[in-house]
Amino acid sequence: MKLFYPALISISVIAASPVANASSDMSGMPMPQGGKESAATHKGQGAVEAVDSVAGKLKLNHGPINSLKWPAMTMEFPVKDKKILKGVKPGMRVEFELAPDKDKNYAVIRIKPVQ
Ligand SMILES: [Cu+2]
Repeated sequence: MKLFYPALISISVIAASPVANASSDMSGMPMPQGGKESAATHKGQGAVEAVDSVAGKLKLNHGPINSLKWPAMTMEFPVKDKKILKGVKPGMRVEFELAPDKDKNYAVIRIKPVQ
């Protein structure tokens, strides 16, 4: 009869531990932080070097983007919606806004000419 008790105890420990793990995992989930990060956009200024309205790409010679700690450089960006490229031409000075996708690749979500 004495052997019966340890068996009962170990069964209850096993049964209780997944519940404890599940609740601590939930409280540790970085949901609010992750949401904030994916919603963050970054503004920059630069000059348009090339526009590919078919592929939905834009080559920009942009100034430093402090919120991303990016130095000035020339680089190609995808655009979230090809429609925003309407009227955008090489040589134009623009203000633009970037948003990351889930893999942290930045796409242009807004662009407008500046004087
Ligand atoms: Cu860049």
